[in-house]
Amino acid sequence: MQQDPFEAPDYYHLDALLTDEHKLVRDAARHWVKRHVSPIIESCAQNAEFPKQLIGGLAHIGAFGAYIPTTYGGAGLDQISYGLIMQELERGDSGIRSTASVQSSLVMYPIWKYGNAEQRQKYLPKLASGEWLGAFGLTEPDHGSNPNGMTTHYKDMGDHYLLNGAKMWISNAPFAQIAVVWAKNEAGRIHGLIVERGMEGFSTPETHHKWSLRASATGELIFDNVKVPKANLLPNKSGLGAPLQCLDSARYGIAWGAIGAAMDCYDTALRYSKERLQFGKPIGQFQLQQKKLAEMITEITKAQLLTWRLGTLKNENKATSAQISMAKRNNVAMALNIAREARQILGAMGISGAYSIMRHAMNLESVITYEGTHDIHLLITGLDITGLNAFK
Ligand code: TGC
Ligand code: FAD
Repeated sequence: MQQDPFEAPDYYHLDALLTDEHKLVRDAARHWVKRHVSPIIESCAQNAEFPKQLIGGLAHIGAFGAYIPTTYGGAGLDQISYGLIMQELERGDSGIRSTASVQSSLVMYPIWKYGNAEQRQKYLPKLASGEWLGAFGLTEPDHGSNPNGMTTHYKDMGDHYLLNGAKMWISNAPFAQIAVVWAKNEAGRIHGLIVERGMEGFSTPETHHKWSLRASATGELIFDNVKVPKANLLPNKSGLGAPLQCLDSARYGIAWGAIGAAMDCYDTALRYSKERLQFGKPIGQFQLQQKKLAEMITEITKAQLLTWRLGTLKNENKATSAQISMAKRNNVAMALNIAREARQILGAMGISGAYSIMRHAMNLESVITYEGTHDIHLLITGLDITGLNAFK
């Protein structure tokens, strides 16, 4: 796609709820996506290439560590600004938002929250500037929804830890300079370790032949007797709650991001419905197509309100994990439904790379699976409202 005519829908005048800073940050990200992502992203997805040339720009608009303090190179923004950046990035492509989610919430966040002063100083500025990219290793071949069952483990060898195991389906893995890896110690307690590219026994083979998130690189993390310096253990939190707390932050960003993908599909379908003539009139004049479009804007508006409220709760440190799960689940399903409906409005053109809709639809199949599947988030809500745990 060479030109990007996107116009963001704001049916309930939600801009009035945003501060000038929110709008400035959002508009900068929107402009950057139009200028740098839209012209190249379809070709990157078709060719299964991660656009490394965008890394510097992502850092520049504050997408790496939006809410991390400026002392560590972060942008020092609030949670709504972070969400708006994720919305704009995913409006361009879920894979670009993924790179920013992993870098900010799954790599910088644990180093900031669970790391010591030396670790923060060593890693955060390089991650914020995009000089280094990171990966987050929780999922294993045999443990996806149930990470507590992980078998990746390390032994205390006196002057270092010896790490063995494997992680699978890891975003950014093929080129990340560091990975925050979750592994069990000899007592079976989960800890986070920072593993660096170049450590002997550490390899990151790429996962090929994906039909989804093709502009994002996915791979494995393999640890074959990797000697990890003791200084690389994150000291300030352990147990499954540590990676899950990182996921809360990333899932929150996805709740916003999914709105971006939905807005792009809606805007494309609305424009097309007014231009495409059949039976002598614009297809947007037929009731069936109006029903689709009217339902889309209704669902987008509901998701925008839900997410804005969640952002205000998060700014006040009052958002619960279950509230975040509800928003992630609702908004991703909403976006996927809209992508499917929008694709139909475009008829055959809907499957063409000349439009972004099919790419969004395919991407969202990953988004509805990663960071906790649609089913897992429903069970988290179920547990929260009944007090009865489906996982035990
Ligand atoms: P459970 O016994 O419930 O909890 C264990 C401990 O964790 C605490 N906890 C949380 N803490 C912070 N945030 C949360 N959301 C938390 N949920 C639970 C909990 O209080 C407990 O603490 P403590 O002190 O009592 O030990 O754990 P469980 O084994 O029953 O599992 C619960 C379940 C199924 C909800 C959880 O395992 C889960 O969320 N599974 C889904 C796995 C997942 O989301 N994986 C994502 C991998 S990363 C990824 O996909 C990145 S994609 C990146 C991109 O490209 O954008
Ligand atoms: P499974 O856990 O095997 O689930 C299969 C099905 O069973 C699902 O429908 C699920 O909902 C259902 N199910 C499972 N348990 C239950 C239950 N108790 N009750 C009802 N239904 C259940 N992981 C990382 O650690 N880091 C990353 O950077 C990362 N990036 C990813 C990028 C991509 C493109 C993808 C596709 C995945 C990525 N993941 C990453 C992995 C992702 O988090 C997992 O795929 C996800 O958590 C689900 O795990 P699974 O695929 O093993 O599915």
